[in-house]
Parts: sequence; C-alpha cells; structure tokens
Amino acid sequence: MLTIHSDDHRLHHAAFEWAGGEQVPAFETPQRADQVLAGITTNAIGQVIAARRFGRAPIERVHDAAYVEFLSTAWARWQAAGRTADMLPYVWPGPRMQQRRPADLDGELGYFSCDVYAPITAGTWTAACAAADVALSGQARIDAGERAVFSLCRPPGHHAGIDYMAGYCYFNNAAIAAQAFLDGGRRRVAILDIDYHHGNGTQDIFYTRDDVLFVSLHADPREAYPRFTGFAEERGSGAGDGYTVNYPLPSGSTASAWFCALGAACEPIVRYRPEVLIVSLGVDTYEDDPISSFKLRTEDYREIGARLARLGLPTQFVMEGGYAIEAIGRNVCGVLAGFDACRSEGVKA
Ligand code: Q9C
Ligand code: ZN
Repeated sequence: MLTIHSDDHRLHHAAFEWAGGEQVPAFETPQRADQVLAGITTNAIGQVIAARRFGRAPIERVHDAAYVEFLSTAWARWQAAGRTADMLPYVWPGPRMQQRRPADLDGELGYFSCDVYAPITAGTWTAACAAADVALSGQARIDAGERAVFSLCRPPGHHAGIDYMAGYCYFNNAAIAAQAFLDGGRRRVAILDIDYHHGNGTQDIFYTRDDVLFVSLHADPREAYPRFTGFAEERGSGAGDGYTVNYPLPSGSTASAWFCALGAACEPIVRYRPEVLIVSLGVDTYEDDPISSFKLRTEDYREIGARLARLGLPTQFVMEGGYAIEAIGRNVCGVLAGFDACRSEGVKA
C-alpha cells in the first residue's frame, strides 16, 4: 500500500501535558510518526511519498475561517507578548454562558479549544498544515484510481471540530479528505473511526449532513476522553439524522467484544453504499497503550485490516492515535498488511 508522509510533523512538539494534576511528558510525540514510518520500511508495506501542498482552501471547507486564521497567527502573537512556553488554554464557556469571542489572546485560546490537550507550539501551524496535506495527497491518489492509501498524518485530527482544537488535534485530517472527495464529485463518503477515543470533531463537522456517514467505535465516554460526546443516542440531526452511528464500548474491552462491535459497525456502512471509505486509524486500542484501556493484541491488527478489506471499497487510512511507542509501528503495519493480503486474495478469487 502507498504511504503519504511529511517530515514537517516534527515541527510540532509539545513539551508536556497534564495528567493526575501534574505535568508529564507529552504522549503525542514526533517519535510516534517516525516509528510508524520505520515500520512501513521494515515491513515492506510499499512506497512512501512526500505530500504535496494544497493551501488553506480545502481546510476552510470544514473548519471555520476565523479558527484557521487564529491558528495561523497565534504563536507570533504569543511571542510578541514575550511568552516562550507552549500556549495552553485555561478557561472555557461553561453551561449557560455566552459563546462570544473574547478580545485578547488568552481568551481566544479558550474560545477556539475545548480542553487543555492541544497546546500550540512554535511549529504547530506548519505541522498541522502538513498533516492536512498528507490527508489531501492521499485523497488525490484515491481519486486518481489508487485502491488504498495510508496517510501518515501527525498531528492527528479526529478531535478537532469546526472551530476548535482538542485532544492533540488541530485540523481534522479525515474530515478534510472526506470533503475533498465530495468536492471532487463523489456523493457518499463513509468514515469509520476505530481510534480508542470518540471522534467528536469528525462528528461535529458532519452531524447535520447525509453526504458523509460517520461511524465510530470507542471507549464509553462515561469513563474516557472526550467525556461529553460519543453516546449511542447521538445519531445526527436534521438531514444528518441516522448518519452518525456511535458504538461506545466498556473500558477494558477485549478483542472479542471489539470485533463484535466492528461487525455491527460495518452494517450501516454496507447499507450506505459509500463510494469511498476513510478509516480514522488509531491504534490506542492496544493492550499496552499508556493512556487507554482496551485489550487488543498485536495479532489483532492484521485481522482488522482483513475485515476492512472485505468491505471491497476504495480505502484511505488516516493516522490518528496510538501511544505505545514500541508497538505503534507493528500495529499500524499489521492493519495495512492485513488489508493488502486480503485484497490480493480477493483479486485471485
Ligand atoms: N492522561 C487521540 O488519540 N488525554 N487523542 C486523555 C490522558 C487526551 C487522545 C488523558 C487524549 C487525546 C488522537
Ligand atoms: Zn485516541
């Protein structure tokens, strides 16, 4: 399978994150994408090519222009104020408060975010644009007839909503690719999100629409980030009613429970008859993931790839989470190799 990559991801490097009331080393690191890339080579997954640039326009098809503009200038404004640490928000509008844009940088930082897990650093803007380019380059290859591609996006994207960053995410790479497919003339795109965490941002972007089906398998929000979205009763609204499908699973779920949910999640996808499938591929479902609780083992990832290949759709894999540095490369490659192996069997049959 073809992999798309950009070295610019390394420009985004958070110094720390908050956990248990303390600053701990950031889990979302440049090393993650480097390890995946090393795995792609070691496991001979296929050719690796650099992303090309697409600029702001395709990003602004899913994100609010004011949010994009904020992200593009935030670090320079922070520096002009004499600050050097990572930019972190501290205050958000709570229930029954005004959703009104504040007038200064510290206020805006809260306004364009919803948690403390998406720090802006010196290279965040460049890296986030590069991740969107990696997604768009993959989308372009599928549009040009490639059967499957892997967009090795970093930073990840599925927690970023229309006008906010969150959970290590700035631009929603999968959503940007989905919109580009539609803008290129496709009429029905399905996004299957198998990251451990609910893809609240992707859900936000497509919640009222029927041209993108969003299906997500994730940890029950009652006991996992992002806490306030991802419940089974969230099913879309207006024209989008029925086009968001959530499968929350109990914390600690094993592979057998997870695959059972995957089987269920494939049903609405088959019924929708999408022209393309985008897979938001997180491998933080792994048993040794440091921030998650599911129990998938390395051998399960090959089976995931095989199951997805059986859907028989042009497929774009988009990298999301996965924080077990030692295992991230082999787990991602397991999915891609499992997909490729099943696909070639299909050709023979
Ligand atoms: N101590 C993605 O997987 N932090 N984002 C949870 C950890 C936020 C995960 C608490 C997790 C965000 C793309
Ligand atoms: Zn995740």
